[in-house]
Amino acid sequence: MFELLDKDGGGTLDAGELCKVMTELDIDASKEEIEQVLRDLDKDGNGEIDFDEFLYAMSTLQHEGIPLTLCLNDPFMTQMLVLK
Ligand SMILES: [Ca+2]
Ligand SMILES: [Ca+2]
Repeated sequence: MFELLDKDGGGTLDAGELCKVMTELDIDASKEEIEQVLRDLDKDGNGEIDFDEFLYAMSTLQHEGIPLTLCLNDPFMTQMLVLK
């Protein structure tokens, strides 16, 4: 799953990669929404989502059954859960 999102194989997800994911899932997310998602997931604030941060997001999701952020809409969440 993480590898699918990490287009350049660098081990982290940057804003551009998040943007591509949104596009692939046919979600019309604005630049601001993508930046919001990135900020929410980026626990150490380095501007990229690393594997640990990704796992943390996924486990939070799983345990609480709530969206990562309010700006991620249902189709995206469904895709995330299916791909996982
Ligand atoms: Ca990357
Ligand atoms: Ca980070």
